[in-house]
Amino acid sequence: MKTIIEPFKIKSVEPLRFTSFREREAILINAGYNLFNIHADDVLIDLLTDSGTSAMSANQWGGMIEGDEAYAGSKSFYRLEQTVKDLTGFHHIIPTHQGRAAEKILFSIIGGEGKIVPNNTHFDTTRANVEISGAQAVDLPVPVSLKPDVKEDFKGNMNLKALNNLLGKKGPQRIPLVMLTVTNNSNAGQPVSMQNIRATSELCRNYGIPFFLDACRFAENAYFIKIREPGYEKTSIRDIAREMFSYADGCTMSGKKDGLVNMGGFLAVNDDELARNARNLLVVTEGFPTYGGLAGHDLEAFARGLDEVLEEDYLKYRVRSVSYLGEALDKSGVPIYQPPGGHAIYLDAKAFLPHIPGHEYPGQALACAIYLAGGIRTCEIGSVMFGKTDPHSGEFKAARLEMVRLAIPRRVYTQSHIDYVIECIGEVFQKREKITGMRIVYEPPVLRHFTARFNPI
Ligand code: P70
Repeated sequence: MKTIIEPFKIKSVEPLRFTSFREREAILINAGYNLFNIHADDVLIDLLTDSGTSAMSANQWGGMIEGDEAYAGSKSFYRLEQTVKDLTGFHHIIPTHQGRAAEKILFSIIGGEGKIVPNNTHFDTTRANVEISGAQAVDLPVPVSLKPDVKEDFKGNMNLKALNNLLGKKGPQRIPLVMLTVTNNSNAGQPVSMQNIRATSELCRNYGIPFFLDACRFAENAYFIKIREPGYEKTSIRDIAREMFSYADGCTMSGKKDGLVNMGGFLAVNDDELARNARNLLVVTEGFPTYGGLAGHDLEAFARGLDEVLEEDYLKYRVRSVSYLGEALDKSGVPIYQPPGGHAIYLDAKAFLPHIPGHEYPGQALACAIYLAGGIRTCEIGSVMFGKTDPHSGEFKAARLEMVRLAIPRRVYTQSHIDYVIECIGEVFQKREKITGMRIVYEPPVLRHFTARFNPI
């Protein structure tokens, strides 16, 4: 059969609430045109994020009941630890409540003034945690990643030439670690090839610099390697993932993505001293080393999720259903970042709204227009998230790309929900000339996209 179906059936449902156009107008005004400020109840289809929004399986829910809530030495921790060790091969597994807590601990130890951290592209919290330590976060994506309409297999790759230059110039004194984000979330969820992971690792080894993965979406990345990279067609996803991790000295992980859980994360490292320092920080901010910031039932569900996410039927459905959305939008003429990523479709807001300049935040304007049209919540990944306005000179620095992300929660929406999204965005596209830009009326000092407020121009 050619039809790829959801490889699950639905046991428990959650009703959706419909709102009218008028209601949504008022909701947007109240929210300061920031979709993070909208009550989830007022959202029909929520594509804000794929993080922590997965539907858990009956097996995971069963595990929640079995979760061991012991303060120290929980059975569920050892189960998670063993699962992660089997998957990654790393020696020390340090549980945290989510990915950014692992980042905070890591960069508090190895970051600091004068240090530089290269990454294929930092995502928002990773960049913030590097910068808050006093270090500089440097993005080194491959040049083709800046061309939304060029279809290539591994647009998430690290720019090896640029990395080699930087490592040669600054060396291990200034560069405490190199990171590679798989898949590359800021670059439209594009995967990184095994060849690129291997080559990045080799470069780091030559310079004596540790190499880490930001592994949030490791399983989706592994699936892309399987279907796109010659030589991996017959390798199991688990073995591909193991090979990916084998090139690294450690990783940070948000379990809220490919861990298939609503809360959880970890820091995994090989270095004994780094692990000791991390655990010392962990007890102050997160909790005892056998639970981090998590309940026993979270640890149990996480361990089970990490096994389920490697199932090939699941990943085939996952990647295919995301590209189904991308292909349909493309057919309606809607400009999307090509090719579709693993967890989301990214609309190219610059091409969608060519009449709105970068400093009027075309991505934010588009995200609001989509909510207004159909109650669909998306997320701007452009100059609101990654641009900067100098507080003194007022000078505006745009992000490299202006995008709106339609992130697909795992195992949550069916094909007809996605058909509704396709229809709604098609309609917004027809009326795109009427959309106006946005002005920021309030912004906090870091991670401004979460709480900024806007007014339409
Ligand atoms: C997302 C969320 C989280 C993330 C990530 C990568 C590559 C680390 C983290 C932190 C964040 C988000 C963004 C916009 C709207 C809602 C949520 N990404 N590295 O959706 O992990 O969230 O567990 O602290 O993508 O992409 P955590």
